[in-house]
Amino acid sequence: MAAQQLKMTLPASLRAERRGNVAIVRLARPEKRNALNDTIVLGLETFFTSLPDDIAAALIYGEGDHFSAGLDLSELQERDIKQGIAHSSQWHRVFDKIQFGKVPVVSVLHGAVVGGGLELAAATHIRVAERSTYYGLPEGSRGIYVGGGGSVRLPRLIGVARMMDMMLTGRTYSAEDGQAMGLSTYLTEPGDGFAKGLALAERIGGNTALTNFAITHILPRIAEVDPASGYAVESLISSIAQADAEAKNRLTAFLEGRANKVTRPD
Ligand code: 1HE
Repeated sequence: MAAQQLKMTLPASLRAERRGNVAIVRLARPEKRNALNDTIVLGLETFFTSLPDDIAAALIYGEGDHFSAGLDLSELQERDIKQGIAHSSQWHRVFDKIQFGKVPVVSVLHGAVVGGGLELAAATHIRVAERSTYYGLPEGSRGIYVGGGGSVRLPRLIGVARMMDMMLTGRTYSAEDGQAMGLSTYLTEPGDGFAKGLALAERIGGNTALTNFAITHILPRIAEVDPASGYAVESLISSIAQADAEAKNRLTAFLEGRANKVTRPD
């Protein structure tokens, strides 16, 4: 699918385009290893909140040799406690708009995915890691702490113990280790991540909007509540999803032999 312009005003450190119904944003600050300054973080907010209604999935990746070096450390020096809290809250707000935004988001990772870069990746729904990827949380050794929702999202992916180890000891994980422990769900050869991520985003964009909403907004909430509440919400959302006209069309298509079958993994 040919790339087309996406009409929105973004900073020069972010580049956006669309391919079919997939919106793509690229971190474009390779000279600073895609370090996340306020301009980029607020630009991401603009991107994820102004997606056109016909966009069904999004993809984020990074230019240069690394996905992201995390927080722009040059901005940290000037802040007092109050400003620090406001800054962290801003990241929370923006990353929540990624995780609980209009569409599912796929991230394509390579090189360093560290600190706030890992927090950004953790806010996306599917992570595709090229074999060059490595993960770290250098906050521990820099005298700081994660501030972009990492304490909330990362233990849900890899557990408190592994996150503690990464922060206390500076341990980094390879792409293969990250895949085994659930940081990524797809592993590709270097250079293949974008095509894989785009194919996944296109596949996701082919689901009904209601099902994608249920999967990205309702499933993680159900996972946080007691089982009885979870069952109640699940009954509601599943009946809402299946009542949709498009769901009925798809079920009919399967019953009439016009829909794809579930296949074995490659
Ligand atoms: C930066 C940053 C940055 C690079 N903030 N400027 N993150 C970190 O602790 C990771 C810090 N960065 C690194 O460990 C390395 O830069 C990398 C492993 C990512 C890449 O290494 P390399 O050899 O390719 O690049 P470099 O030579 O270290 O960096 C190139 C330039 O980018 C250089 O600037 P220059 O003007 O001297 O060319 C670096 O200073 C600059 N740069 N990373 C600012 N992070 C919401 S809380 C989240 C808390 C955190 O994310 S803490 C983790 C911060």
